Amino acid sequence: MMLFVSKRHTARPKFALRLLTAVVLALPLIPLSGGAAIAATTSSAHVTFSDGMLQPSSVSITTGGMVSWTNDSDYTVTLSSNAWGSHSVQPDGSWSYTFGSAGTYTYTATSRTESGRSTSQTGTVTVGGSGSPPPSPSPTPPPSPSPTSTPPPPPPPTPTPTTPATPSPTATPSPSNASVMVGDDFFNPKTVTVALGSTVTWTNGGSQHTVTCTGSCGPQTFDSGNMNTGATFSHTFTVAGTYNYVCVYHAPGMSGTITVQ
Ligand SMILES: [Cu+2]
Repeated sequence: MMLFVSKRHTARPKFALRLLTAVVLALPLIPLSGGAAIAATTSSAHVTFSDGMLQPSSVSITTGGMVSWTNDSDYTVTLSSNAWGSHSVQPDGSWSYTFGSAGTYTYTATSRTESGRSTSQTGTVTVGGSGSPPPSPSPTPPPSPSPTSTPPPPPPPTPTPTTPATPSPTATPSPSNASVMVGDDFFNPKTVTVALGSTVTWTNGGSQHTVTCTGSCGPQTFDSGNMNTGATFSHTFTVAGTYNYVCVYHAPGMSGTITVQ
């Protein structure tokens, strides 16, 4: 700003106006000189030509943005580029150009110095982006209230598997005693099955008989001898097998079988 102050030779009122204009125009440029990040998101830019200098010499705008130039010098400045050709800006004048296509545009600002010599300054305009403003931060959605978590129901108690009792391959019947009635010329029941170690008791309800198991009767032998009426005889079987016994008085018709298992 001090540059044109030293150059001004006109009346004070105009100087004040020029100063005000310069300040107003310079304000938007302050953030632009801060960094490219800010300029890149700006859709428009202002360039001031003062004392043969473009301030700033490089600006960045978004596609479709506009660049305005203000001639703050005492001489006419000619802005030339492939984009718009050539355009002259009178002192205190302004001109703007809208850039519809992205790209980097180089232009020259030609003027002359106080000594009358020609001077040229090169400036660039970088046009890019879609011009869409930076996405506003999406509001953080309020945390959805987590449903009052009902604790999962306890797993159903695992039924204790009732281990099936391993059946013995051959169910060994527990010893059990048995009784056989001795009648006249018969044994009742004629066939009895008992477990190993069982005791069988014969009771004579008839006349005279025997309970005799000898020879090839079975794995063991036993013999009651003569049994009068009402007599009893018992034998405990400790060897498994089939016993075909008889009454020696009435054999072979009077016989019976004891199966021990
Ligand atoms: Cu008999």
